[in-house]
Amino acid sequence: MRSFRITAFAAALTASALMPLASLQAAPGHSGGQVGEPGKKAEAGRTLTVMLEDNFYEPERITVVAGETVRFVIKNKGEFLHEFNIGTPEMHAAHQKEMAMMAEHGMLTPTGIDKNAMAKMDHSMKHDDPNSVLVEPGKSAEIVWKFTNAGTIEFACNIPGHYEAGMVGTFQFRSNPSKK
Ligand SMILES: [Cu+2]
Repeated sequence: MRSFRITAFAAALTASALMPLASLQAAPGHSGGQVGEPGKKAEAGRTLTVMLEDNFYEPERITVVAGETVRFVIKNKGEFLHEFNIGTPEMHAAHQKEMAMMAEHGMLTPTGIDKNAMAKMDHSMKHDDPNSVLVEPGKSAEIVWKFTNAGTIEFACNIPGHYEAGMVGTFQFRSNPSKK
């Protein structure tokens, strides 16, 4: 089972490794403005725990209100490295190309992050965007995020093969009950 998954990872890498590095740097994956902005922990009205599994999220649907700040506690319960990334489908598609390149350069392995390899890359490849976090198996992380306006926003894992395998969830916006 394990070798099957690693083979799938490698196959996804091979398929995407044809993307030249130069084209990645123009990718629009780093703009967080349309999906919200980093929030302040003190302004978070609630804390939500999201489990990362192989290869899906629990829960897969999160309801939010435009304007609210949510503190996400993200726990990797799986055997493989996973990401929690807040973005539009277009942002995720762009980020998948970057992640494939990171994997190709040895910065990502199926189970972890090679910090030495990561440190050698320039800023555009360092995976330090505030809307995203990579979580190794058994570890947890936090993102505090302010949802500024409603839109088509997903949380997704852009590690090669995972989004396609179903590791994507949706944010559903509802109107603010205090404004009724
Ligand atoms: Cu994943």
